[in-house]
Amino acid sequence: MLKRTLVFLALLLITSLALAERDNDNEAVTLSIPNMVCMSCEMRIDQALLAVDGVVATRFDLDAKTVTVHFNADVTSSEALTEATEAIGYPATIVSSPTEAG
Ligand SMILES: [Cu+2]
Repeated sequence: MLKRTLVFLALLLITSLALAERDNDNEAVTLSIPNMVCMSCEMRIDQALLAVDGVVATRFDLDAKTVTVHFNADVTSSEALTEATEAIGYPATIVSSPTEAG
């Protein structure tokens, strides 16, 4: 009974540590991509960004021609993100500096 409780507490601790670490590593940057004019542009850019190691999530605003990218700053950088979009024909500029994403 006690052993089972200890195992449960250990798992709980490991899980919360893992979540805390992921939160600390998360940063978000917004990129402006003038060439992004339709859904297929968006999909191509999405694939290119998600292929970058350390990218966690993307949120597109097609009207504003921007994408907000959440990434692990220990693994990649906002410069790597603009390089990835430029490599497939969509030059991007950084609208907002990397910030801690909640
Ligand atoms: Cu397009």
